Amino acid sequence: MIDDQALHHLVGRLRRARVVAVMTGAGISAESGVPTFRGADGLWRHYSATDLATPDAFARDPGLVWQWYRWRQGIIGRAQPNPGHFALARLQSRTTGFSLITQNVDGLHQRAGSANVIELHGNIWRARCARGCGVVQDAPGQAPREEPVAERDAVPVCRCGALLRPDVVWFGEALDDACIDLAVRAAEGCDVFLAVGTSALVYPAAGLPLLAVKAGALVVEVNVDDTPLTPHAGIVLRGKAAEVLPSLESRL
Ligand code: BV8
Ligand code: ZN
Repeated sequence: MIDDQALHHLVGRLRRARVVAVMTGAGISAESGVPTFRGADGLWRHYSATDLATPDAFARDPGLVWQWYRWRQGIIGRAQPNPGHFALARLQSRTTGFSLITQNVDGLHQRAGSANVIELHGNIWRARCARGCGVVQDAPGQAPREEPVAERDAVPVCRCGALLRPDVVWFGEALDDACIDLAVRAAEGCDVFLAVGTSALVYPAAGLPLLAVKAGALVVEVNVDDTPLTPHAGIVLRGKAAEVLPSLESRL
């Protein structure tokens, strides 16, 4: 049951807030049927994300890594944004200073109508040249394309001859500077920071709500479970994102 008194307090703070920042994780897409990373459904063929979402795994077996991303594309392609995604899109449309930061690569925020989404870890529907010649394009596996992407044993090839890789940030890889700068500025400049559906274990993303705490913002955790962020949160809304966010937004 959502803590009504906490929700009431948060509504008051959101009404007075000049700048609001929201950071989401896999938990907001769970009710759209997209497996989370740590949930029981997070494994693919006994591989965990940290096994496959690494440059080494791609160097070792690019075909296997692409199979995993295509499996995820299949699930995400069939998924629909849920009431949690839509509530954030509505919150954005009614809040001047609003930043939406996501760790998710599924693009469901954009499909729910959110704009200027800060995709910290990239997007599964894009591919880029593994050699870094600068090519970034729609990932194969999307809707039928004009010109088919050349492939070498089911691994798409860049026009420079190198392999294409998913345009996501793998473990051990740096995030895009412009992206992390935008996110840090949003965390340090907000009055209210909502952390939704994240286990707060993967850095530097997990450091953002802590930056907001240090900057004096009210940090709110929306999660079905405790996380390392819970002790630092001013308000904890223990519940499903697709239930908590619509009831919050509808009271504003
Ligand atoms: C880097 C894209 C350096 C790919 C991803 C400091 C301390 C310790 C370790 C590190 C550190 N700094 C860096 C590291 C290493 C590492 C890291 O953090 N490791 C962790 C495992 C300890 N970080 C990195 O490697 C980063 N890079 O540091 O580079 C560098 C610097 C300069 C130069 C060179 C190198 C890169 C990290 C990004 C990796 N890429 N994704 C892909 O998706 O394929 S991370 C991926 O996993 C996701 O994007 C996300 O970030 C993370 C999963 O976390 P969540 O999204 O939170 O999901 P999770 O399943 O864990 O939890 C779901 C939560 O939702 C749970 O709490 C659950 O209770 C809740 N929930 C479930 N259902 C619901 C719900 N809540 C509400 N409603 C529901 N219905
Ligand atoms: Zn190339």
